[in-house]
Amino acid sequence: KSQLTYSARATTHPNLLARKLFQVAEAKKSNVTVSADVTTTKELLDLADRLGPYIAVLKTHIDILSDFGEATTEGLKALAEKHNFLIFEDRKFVDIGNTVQKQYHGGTLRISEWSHIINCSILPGEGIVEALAQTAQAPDFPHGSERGLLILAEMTSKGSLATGAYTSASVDYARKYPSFVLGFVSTRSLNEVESSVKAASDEDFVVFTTGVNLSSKGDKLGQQYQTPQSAIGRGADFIIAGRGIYAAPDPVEAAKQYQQQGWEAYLARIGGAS
Ligand code: UP6
Repeated sequence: KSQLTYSARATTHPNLLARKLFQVAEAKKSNVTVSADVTTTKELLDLADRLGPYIAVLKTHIDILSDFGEATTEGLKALAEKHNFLIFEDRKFVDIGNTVQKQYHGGTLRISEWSHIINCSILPGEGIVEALAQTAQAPDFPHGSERGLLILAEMTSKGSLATGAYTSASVDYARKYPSFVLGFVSTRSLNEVESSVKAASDEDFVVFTTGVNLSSKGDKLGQQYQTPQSAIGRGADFIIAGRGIYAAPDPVEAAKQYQQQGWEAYLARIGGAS
């Protein structure tokens, strides 16, 4: 896990979008990603506007909206500008290269147009990373420097099969595509995971950890939670909370609480510097 400050990582990181991410975290003193798993555009934009000041990243599941359209994406883009947060579409691509390119770029959801960060499973093999990188870094794609990928290296659900050889292949592929791969969605830092690819000297993968909740240990469908302190202690750079924030009696108060606890845990990890 990194003991450097976000501002140090913002100046040295090899990936441009990672620099932006760390700048946002430092400027807003927040490492919170809110998982805005609501099902209408109105609720989504309303949450994004109210929670925007306290978060670094807004994570969407755009395909759960019942009324997705131009208003959704225009609204999200405008709020990301207004509140200085990045957008992460949690699409978890998992298919052959030719298919994921069409799912990412164009189609009904036009994800490449509005989402800074995407993620994928590496179950299909290295080709999925190569295909998504190719689309985002195509010479005629205007947003290339503001797009990045997180590899879903582990999952928080009970009995997850994203372990062992799968997790170490996640590290291999991240190392092979460092200009597009920002880091991982995982439950801990993967620095110690064995990989067949040698780490670059400036390697600094960003760790996003889902399954963060202050008041619950899990749900009835296998979700398993940890606290912001525990996640950040294990190496999370950004904590992702969904129901812990949006389903709280007062989502704004909850976002502030996760922001404060996430930031204190970060300060403790870097040893009070910053
Ligand atoms: N998510 C997980 N675990 C993973 C990967 N992704 O929970 O391993 C996503 C879910 C949901 C959010 O799809 O959007 O993170 C967690 O929501 P919650 O905090 O309400 O449980």
